Amino acid sequence: MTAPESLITLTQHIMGKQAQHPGASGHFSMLMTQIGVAGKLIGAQVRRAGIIELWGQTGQQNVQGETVEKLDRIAQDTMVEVLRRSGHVAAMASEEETEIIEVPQHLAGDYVVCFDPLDGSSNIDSNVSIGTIFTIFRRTRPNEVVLKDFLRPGREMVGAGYIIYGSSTALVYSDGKSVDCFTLDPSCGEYFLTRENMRWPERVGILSINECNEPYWPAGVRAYVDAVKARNDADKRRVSSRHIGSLVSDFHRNLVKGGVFLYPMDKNGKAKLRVLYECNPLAFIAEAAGGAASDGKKRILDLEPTGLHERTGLVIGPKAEVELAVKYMSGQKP
Ligand code: AFP
Repeated sequence: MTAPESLITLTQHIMGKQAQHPGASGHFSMLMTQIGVAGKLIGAQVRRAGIIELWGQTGQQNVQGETVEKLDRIAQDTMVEVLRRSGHVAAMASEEETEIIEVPQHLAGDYVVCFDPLDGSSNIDSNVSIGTIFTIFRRTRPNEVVLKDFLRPGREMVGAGYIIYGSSTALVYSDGKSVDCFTLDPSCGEYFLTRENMRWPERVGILSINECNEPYWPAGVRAYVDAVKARNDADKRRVSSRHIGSLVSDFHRNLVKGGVFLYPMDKNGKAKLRVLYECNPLAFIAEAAGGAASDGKKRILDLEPTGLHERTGLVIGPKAEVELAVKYMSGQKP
């Protein structure tokens, strides 16, 4: 296949951005390229999920004679192996591991990466879109990895993104300045730029929230949800409800089409979504696209997590809409 001149690959795009920073080492670019490779490998397994599930149930082995592991384990191992061998990562934190995963000194690079290898994995069995979410920080010390490399405000990130395994495989990443989306062409195994400099649509046409959680919502969330619904009247339907239950898919749809997502903290202070590898990366992307993200009180990127798996509430969407939701949640009359 010959690529038309207008098609820009992920690698070309990353190299182009690197050229805008004359002092750049190129390590970030190489790391991003490797994350793209991990996404291809995971995506290939996701496409075979039904078969893997069958093998899993019967306890059979695959054609290579290996025991088939659950897909989220495969995604975890793929991320760890690809990042470990990239030469640009000093340590990782994953949803699947309690502790930090350190890279041996001779392979260690400048960055630490937090990731959810397969977000929305409870949806695998029903063929719903799922994804890999990641966050990149520069390590704080040259020769050792410390917990502080991970437990720091999200505003210190240097990059974040996700790979969504949906009707197509798409990689979205941000360096904090722009948000760009690449779609994997399975026929040649290359990512091509399909949405450049994405901006969060200001008009909210979609409300994403798990309404069955209403009994646990803190004061203000019901009032906000009612206010959004009240935008529909006899003349016109302006908003619609969509909730997939796979954060990366809900986020991507809202970013493309215009919507707000809420998973508020319970009234007793319990939350579901994780700061380091769910809320932080998506907040970083949202802000770079002109949107905003809050825990209901504070900006997500200002949170200072005290544990790798800390959870928080999340309101994410266009800036004005997030501000409005936060006003309702804090009991103010907008
Ligand atoms: P799983 O990875 O266990 O499927 O959890 C997905 C998730 O963390 C996030 O992707 C969803 O937005 C959220 O949970 C859905 O949670 P509820 O089922 O409680 O609405």
